[in-house]
Amino acid sequence: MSDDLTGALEQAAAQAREAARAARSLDELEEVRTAHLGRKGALTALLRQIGTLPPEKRGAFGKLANERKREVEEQFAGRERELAAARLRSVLDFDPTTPGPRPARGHEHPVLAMLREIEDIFISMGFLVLAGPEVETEYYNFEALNIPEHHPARDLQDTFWMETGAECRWVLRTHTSPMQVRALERFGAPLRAIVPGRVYRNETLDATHEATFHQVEGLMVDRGVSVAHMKGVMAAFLERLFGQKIVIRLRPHYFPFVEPGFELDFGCVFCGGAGCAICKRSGWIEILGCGLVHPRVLRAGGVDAEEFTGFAFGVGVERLVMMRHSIEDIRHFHSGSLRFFEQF
Ligand code: FA5
Repeated sequence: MSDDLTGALEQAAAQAREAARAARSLDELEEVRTAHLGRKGALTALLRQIGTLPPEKRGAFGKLANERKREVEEQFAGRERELAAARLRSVLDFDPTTPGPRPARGHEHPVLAMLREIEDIFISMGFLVLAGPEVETEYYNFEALNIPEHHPARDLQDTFWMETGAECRWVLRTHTSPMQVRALERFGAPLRAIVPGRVYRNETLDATHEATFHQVEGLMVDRGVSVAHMKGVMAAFLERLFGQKIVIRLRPHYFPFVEPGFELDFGCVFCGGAGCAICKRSGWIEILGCGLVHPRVLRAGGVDAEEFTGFAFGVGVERLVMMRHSIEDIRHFHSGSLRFFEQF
C-alpha cells in the first residue's frame, strides 16, 4: 500500500512542479498553487495519509513526502520570483514619453473653406453675411423674384416641391436669390449683404451638376448703383480670391429678377487666355449670374425703386473650388471619400 502511495506521491509532486513551471502569470501561479498545495490540493491529500500508515512505514514515507513537498514549494517560489521579475521588467520597459498613435485629424471641407474665404473678402468690403431658410416659400423663391406661376423661367430650375397640402407652397430653395427680398424687407436700403448657403435642384447629375450645391448671393442697393459698381466689386472679389489681376467680361443673359442681366466670365487664370482644358479652350471661364436688381424685386422688398438701384449676383461655390483645384467631377464633394478629401 505504501508503494502505491509512494508512486502517487511522486506523480503528484511531478505534476505540481510542472504546473508551477507552466504558469504564465502571478495570478495563474497562485491558482495552481491552491490546486496542488491548498487545503483541498492533490499533494496535501496525500500528506494527510501519513497518519493512516502502519508506524514502521510512517517515518520513511513521511520523510519522503515532506522532501517532495519542500521541492514543490521551492519550485513555486522560484517561479514566483521569475514572474515577479518579468512583471517589473515590463513596467520598467514602458516609456511614458513614447508618443502614442496619432489620432487622424480632420480639416475643413474644401467647399466650407471656400465659403469662409468669400465671406472674408466681402466682409472687408462692408457687406453683411446673412443666412436664409433652405426650405422656402414659393413666394420668395419665385414670385417675389418676378417669376410668376406658369412663367417659363420656372422651368430653368428643376424644383423639389414639399408635399405639405397647405395653401402656401414650400420648396427646397433652388437658389440663394430669395434672400434678396427677405434682406430688403428686414434691413431696407441702402444695404450690402452676401448670403452663402446650400441650394437644391432636381437635376440630372453629371460632372458639373449636383442636386445639392452651394451658392453665394450678393446684393448691393444704394442711390445711383450702376453696372460699373457691379463690375468693380466683381473684379475686386475675383482678384482677391485668385490672388492676381483678372480680366472680366459680361455677356447679356436673362434672369427675371435682374434688368439688365448678365453672365460674368473671367479671363482664364490658368492659361492667361490662351485656351486650356479648364476653360475648354475658350480663354474664358463662366463663373456667375448677375445684373441690376429688377425694380419689381426692389418693390417686393419694400424699397422705393425710383430712389434706389442695386446689383445682385449669384455664384456657384463648388464650381469655384473645382476651378481652383482642377477637380474634374463635382460628385467628389459628396462622395465622403477620404482619399479625395485628404488632398486638400
Ligand atoms: C441662379 O441661380 C441665379 N439665382 C443667379 C443670379 C443671382 C443671377 C442674382 C442674377 C442675380 P444659375 O441657375 O445660373 O443662376 O446658377 C448660378 C450658379 O450656380 C451657376 O453659375 C453655377 O456656378 C451654379 N450652379 C447652377 N446649377 C448647378 C448645379 N446643378 N450644380 C452645381 N452648381 C450649379
